[in-house]
Amino acid sequence: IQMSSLLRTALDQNLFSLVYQPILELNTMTVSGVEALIRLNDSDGRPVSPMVFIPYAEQHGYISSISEWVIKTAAQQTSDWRRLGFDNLRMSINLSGKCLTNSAVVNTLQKYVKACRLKPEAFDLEITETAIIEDLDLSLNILDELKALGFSISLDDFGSGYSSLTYLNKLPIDTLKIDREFISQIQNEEDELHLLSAIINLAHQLGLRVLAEGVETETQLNYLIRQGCDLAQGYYFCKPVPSEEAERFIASRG
Ligand code: G
Ligand code: G
Ligand code: MN
Ligand code: NA
Repeated sequence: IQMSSLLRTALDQNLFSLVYQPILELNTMTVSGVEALIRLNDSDGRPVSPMVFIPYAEQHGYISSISEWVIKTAAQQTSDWRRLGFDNLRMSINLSGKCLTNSAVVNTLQKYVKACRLKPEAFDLEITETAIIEDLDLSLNILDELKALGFSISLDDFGSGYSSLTYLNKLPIDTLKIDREFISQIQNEEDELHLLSAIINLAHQLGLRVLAEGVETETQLNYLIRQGCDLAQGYYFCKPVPSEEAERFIASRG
């Protein structure tokens, strides 16, 4: 009940916010995009993790309203940044699996893409395997439709939980995001992490780009560059930060 009223108040009074974490293209070391992450504080001003309120919202009928708020806000920010001259910056949005069981999300995305005079190519939609498994056929249809419209699609948290290789071929994905659990195993540049190498090679053979999540050290970065990883994000570069701070980071890194 408390969570319900918190979410309802947040939706009514626009109390959610987005923070943005830069994503770097490793061959140029420039920022190619940002991942939008939702934030919410309770009535005492303490942060409530999305790992707590998103699952609640999924179960209690709030997720489509929250998703629409995220899509609208991220689209407006993308449009603002393009006007500032950040021309090719791509906005990554985390899509709840619940959204992929209702084709309304396609209309919502198109609506704000149009309203902000953007192209679907400006967006990357991050999905997780657990999300898709709920209703594979319907999710696949919706993802195929989004892909055909021009949205880019990433498979998030790859390697955590129930990763299944069969999805790699079935899903219309462009990018594989390797879970930070794998990246944290890189301790020395001489390490031989066979599973990590195999995932990167497999992804490349399937024509996918590879993004390393949770890069925290220079050692990890160098290792990933040597392994041919395409993109990276993590505290080593920049935490998820409010738009003004993200803007300064992007401007400084080109
Ligand atoms: O920033 P971090 O603690 O904040 O995010 C925790 C989890 O919440 C991550 O798994 C992330 O994918 C998820 N999350 C963050 N923002 C959003 C959002 O806007 N929508 C959805 N569905 N999940 C999000
Ligand atoms: O599940 P998803 O990948 O969408 O969520 C990303 C989560 O990882 C967010 O909670 C974000 O704040 C967190 N994060 C981003 N970069 C780092 C990092 O370098 N180290 C750690 N430990 N967490 C990170
Ligand atoms: Mn993500
Ligand atoms: Na992740």
